[in-house]
Amino acid sequence: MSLSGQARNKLQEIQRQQTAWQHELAYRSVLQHVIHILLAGETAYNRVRLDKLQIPIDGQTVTIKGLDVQIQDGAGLMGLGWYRADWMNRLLRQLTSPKNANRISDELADWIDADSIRRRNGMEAAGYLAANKGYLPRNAAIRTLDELLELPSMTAELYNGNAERFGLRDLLLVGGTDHINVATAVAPVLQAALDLSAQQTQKIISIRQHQNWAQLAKLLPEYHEAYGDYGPYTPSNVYRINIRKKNAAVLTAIIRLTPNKPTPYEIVIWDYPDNERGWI
Ligand SMILES: [Ca+2]
Repeated sequence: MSLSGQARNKLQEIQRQQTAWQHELAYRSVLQHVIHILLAGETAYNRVRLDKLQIPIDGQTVTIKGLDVQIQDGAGLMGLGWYRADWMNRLLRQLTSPKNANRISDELADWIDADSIRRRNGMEAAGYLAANKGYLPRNAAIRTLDELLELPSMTAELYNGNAERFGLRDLLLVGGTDHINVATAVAPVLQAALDLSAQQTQKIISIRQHQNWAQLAKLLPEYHEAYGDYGPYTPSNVYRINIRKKNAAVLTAIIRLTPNKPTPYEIVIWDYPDNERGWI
């Protein structure tokens, strides 16, 4: 390549970087604004209200300061700190074949549990050695979500999803909470955790969108293991926030609110640019 060509490429690269930094600054400003609302506001079902402001916490896209923002309550995602193979199996069946679902839910159960007794469709250390994987199951809770890609039957497609289809990374949380918030849960998580049909799930989502909580109360049992003693509408203190400028890279941040501590929140994950992510 000629010297002038090299110089041109270098300039373009610098411009790209500058644009990315400008976006990141704008994203940070919006994130601070959102965190303020979450900390100071009052949660009611799938919204947080502060004075005249209200923002959805069920992942609906809203515009804040000209940017697209999605705020998802962590209790609307499936927390892997309380892994349930049956919930995961029902979640996976919405995304892949029953056979794959059986394999992946058992492989993940074996990956997490302390023992080396292989489940029917799972895999333990002996299997990883025989398949020359070069690594063994952790036999403890997973530490980062992309650890799921180590499972023998996991695929990047299933994990990442795309602009039209949820990937597992859109639906799961490392750690997470031990209960599901029916008011904010992402549809596939709601369907899996409450063991609903697709039709029942859509009905609940529609009632939620219309804020018809009295009608929803009639459909929900007083007690369900998915929400336990919390009741059906309890948010968590963990939020996943996605921010983007149209046609620009996405920021994914996971924050934990800690209002009783000197620092009232912590950023658990800061993923920018989150290149693999579509925008659902
Ligand atoms: Ca194990």
